[in-house]
Amino acid sequence: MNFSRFTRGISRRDFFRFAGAGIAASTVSKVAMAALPELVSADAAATQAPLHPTNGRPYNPVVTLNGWSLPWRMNNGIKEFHLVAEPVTREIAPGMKAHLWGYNGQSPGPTIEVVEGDRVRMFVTNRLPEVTSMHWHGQRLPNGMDGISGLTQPPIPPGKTFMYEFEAKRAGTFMYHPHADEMTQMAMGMMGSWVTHPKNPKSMPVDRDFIFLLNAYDIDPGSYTPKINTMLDFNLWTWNSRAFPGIDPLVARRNDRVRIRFGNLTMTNHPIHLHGHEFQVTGTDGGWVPPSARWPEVTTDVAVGQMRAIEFVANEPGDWALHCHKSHHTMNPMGHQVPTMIGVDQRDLVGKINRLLPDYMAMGETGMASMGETTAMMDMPLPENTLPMAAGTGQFGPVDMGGMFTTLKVRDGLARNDYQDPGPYRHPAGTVAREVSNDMPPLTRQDPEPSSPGPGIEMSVRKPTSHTGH
Ligand SMILES: [Cu+2]
Repeated sequence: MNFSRFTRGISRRDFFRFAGAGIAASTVSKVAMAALPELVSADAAATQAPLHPTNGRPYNPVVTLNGWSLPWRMNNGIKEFHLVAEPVTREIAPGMKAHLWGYNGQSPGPTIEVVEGDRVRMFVTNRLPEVTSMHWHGQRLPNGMDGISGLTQPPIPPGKTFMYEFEAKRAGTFMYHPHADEMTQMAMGMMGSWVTHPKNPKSMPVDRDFIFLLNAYDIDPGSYTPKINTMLDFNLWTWNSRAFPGIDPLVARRNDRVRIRFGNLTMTNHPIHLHGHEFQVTGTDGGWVPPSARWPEVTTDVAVGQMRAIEFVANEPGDWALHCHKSHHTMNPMGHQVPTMIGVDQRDLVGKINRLLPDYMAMGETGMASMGETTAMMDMPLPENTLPMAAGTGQFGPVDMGGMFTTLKVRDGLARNDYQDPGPYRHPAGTVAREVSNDMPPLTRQDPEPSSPGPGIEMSVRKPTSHTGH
């Protein structure tokens, strides 16, 4: 990934220099779009530099994880943005692409950043094969701008552009998504983040302000399009439509005050857990939490439709895990349907299967940790276009993680606007857990079960292979 441009801001003019890096002015005819702000789209999945404002009220921009912020046009004091709903291709992680629906070349769409009190005009063009609409989740606005197809507006037909206009009344973290054929359109990735910055840029200042959406897909190995009727049993748990190891690290300079904002547009809750630091929830979907009402935590649960902003001082150097604490949400598709084989001796079985399938290997007899290792290190063949259950690798070996997992990298001596991955943490001597000699009897055979059941006393039961509701 290329972070070289991270050390400076982007002006609107600079923005178009991104052409070679995946962000470019669209080829849409300017005549056809004469009244609309220029269409800017992106197809690179790497985290883009924060978009510093060049007009309007000042603010400290956010960094969208594996995403970007949309430039606007100032028109007689009104900020005009142009979102285009369209089919997109999103790399979920290296090795897997998904055919999604999104906005301006990406799923999620670009982050919208405005300032409390701004008058905002949103143009939404529909390039999908069906109607859509846009709901501005969490905002105070006239009822007719709320974007509920059928209830507050007619749906936006394919090929048409609708205009929404309202004042961004409340500072905080918001989302946008359709309210027309929601089940399909959200399962296909139509969503984005919205930040309304406080009018006073010195209010609640932080040094680094990250944002991402929690989302999920059900894409069968070997296919590219999400199954839209899935209710609970998703197999790709993503942040901004990226799964580990495709999620960039959040990089912080030691002693920076860091804010991380996330909104949940999946069908289940996610307890988001940060290692090595306590944080406070400083913002919710309803706005900022008064300081007297905050308490320290290391995990905060985010229900469906909620947003959270957490803050902490990043004063512990290291590579700290940041992840959803539901263990099935830190794994990728290959592995969800693997039966539990702990304690099952497969030696006879392997011999028989090898006569039919010479490459067959026994898996999971001692747990699943070996599977990530096997796929990562032996280059085990996978079906086309899917991700191994756990593909991430750290400086000490396989990380055994996928899905909603990344790292907070805290380092001394970074530049103020340096978000570049600093590489693996260099641990001070003597501070890494290590093997010590012991006087335990040697492990003679791998027997992961505490004792073999005596005849007639206990049955060894294998878990069923299917599961729902995680
Ligand atoms: Cu989760």
